[in-house]
Amino acid sequence: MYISKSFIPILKNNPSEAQIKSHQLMLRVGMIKQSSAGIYSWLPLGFKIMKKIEQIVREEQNRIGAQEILMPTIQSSEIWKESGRYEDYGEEMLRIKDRQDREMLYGPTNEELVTDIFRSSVKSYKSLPQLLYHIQWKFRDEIRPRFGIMRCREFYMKDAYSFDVNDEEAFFSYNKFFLSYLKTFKRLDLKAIPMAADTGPIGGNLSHEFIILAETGESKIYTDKRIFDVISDGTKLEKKSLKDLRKKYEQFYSVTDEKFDKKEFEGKVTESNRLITKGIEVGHIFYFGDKYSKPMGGSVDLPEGKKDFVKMGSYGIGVSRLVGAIIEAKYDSKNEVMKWPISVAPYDISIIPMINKNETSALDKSNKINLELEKNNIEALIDDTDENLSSKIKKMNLIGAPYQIIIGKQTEGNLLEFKEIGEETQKKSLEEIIKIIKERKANN
Ligand code: 5CA
Repeated sequence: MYISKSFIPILKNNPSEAQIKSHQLMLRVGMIKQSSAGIYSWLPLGFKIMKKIEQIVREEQNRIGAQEILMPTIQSSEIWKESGRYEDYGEEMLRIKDRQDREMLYGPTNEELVTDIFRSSVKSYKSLPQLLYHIQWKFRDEIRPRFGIMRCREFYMKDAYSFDVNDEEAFFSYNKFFLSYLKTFKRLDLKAIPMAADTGPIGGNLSHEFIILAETGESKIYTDKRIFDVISDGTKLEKKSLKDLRKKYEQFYSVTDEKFDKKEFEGKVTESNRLITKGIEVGHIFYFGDKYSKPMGGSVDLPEGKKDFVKMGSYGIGVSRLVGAIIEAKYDSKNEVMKWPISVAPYDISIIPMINKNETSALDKSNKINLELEKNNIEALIDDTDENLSSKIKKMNLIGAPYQIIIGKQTEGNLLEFKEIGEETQKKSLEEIIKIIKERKANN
């Protein structure tokens, strides 16, 4: 793709309205555009990254046997009245009326709707467990939307729901999501730590937030540093292996604000291991038993001829928030260099030719290189403008494709000036470059 033909409206300077670096960068490189308070349009660069994140989230859901569905954004108030949450949810719920004067709402979450789908189709314990998920826009009328897409009103969420015959099976489902979240965030090159958390308006008494450390995060956390060294590799999708994984994490005190108990923290964690800091909540999982299935009549036939309400959990990932979270983790705002993990990078590589008005050989060379890259499924962004080299590099550093090829006066013979963003320039042949990038992509 030529930069001159792309829709990447870059600003010269940081926008003054943005307080945190993810918001600054997203506006600066035109990833998003605010349409009203807490509501954004996603422009090509931002949209591309979000879709790649979504795909990784999807693959890891499928891997644990969850099945994808798509529920609507607009819901009827009826089911929320059945669960008792229509009143409880309060002002964060955007309530609307249709032309027949029926009370509708823009879904902030989907426990009711998915329970309604479940109860009308599944009748026997033999069909359990069921793990259903969708990736859909949500609306929460946040009182103070801020930090761009980090805390906005309309956001893109993956929400999954599990249905099981009893607590033991339900915890097995919960733990599958626990593992799947660790894997998902790892593929996004993020270190997300599960922390015991409050359940808020979703309900239940078992819950973990997945937090990545960031000074600009809104979650205050109290943790034992040793939790960062826990390794989940090798965990199998089996009850015992998953239980052991949870234990490995839960042996270390690690909680969010609402669960904090000073005495417990100081009793369980030696001073040198204590860490009190801030983080971004990128995922949140809940177990709430029959909180929805009971009032809504979601029951199944049991083997002994009895009936029981199914035990449920729900599991959210902030897909759109993750775009900002990755920037918070990876953007060097001092040097204005963004490096996207290759798994979600909008382009794999940028090609930066030095172009003089009457001389197109560097651009011709770029085109040839691009053809070879395309054959190898490597996507490049080519700066075909006649700006000077340093402003081109600056621009590409902000866009953040993880690799760069610079085609300048020194480019002769087979060797190209190649660099991984933020690292030293090296001389490499195109074949070598292709090999490096392909290997890197294959490892994701
Ligand atoms: N039904 C449950 C689990 S599916 C649920 O709604 N959980 S949640 O409220 O914790 O939201 C899930 C994830 O969505 C959060 O971890 C967060 O990453 C993201 N999220 C929540 N509110 C916002 C918001 N206002 N802006 C951006 N992302 C948000």
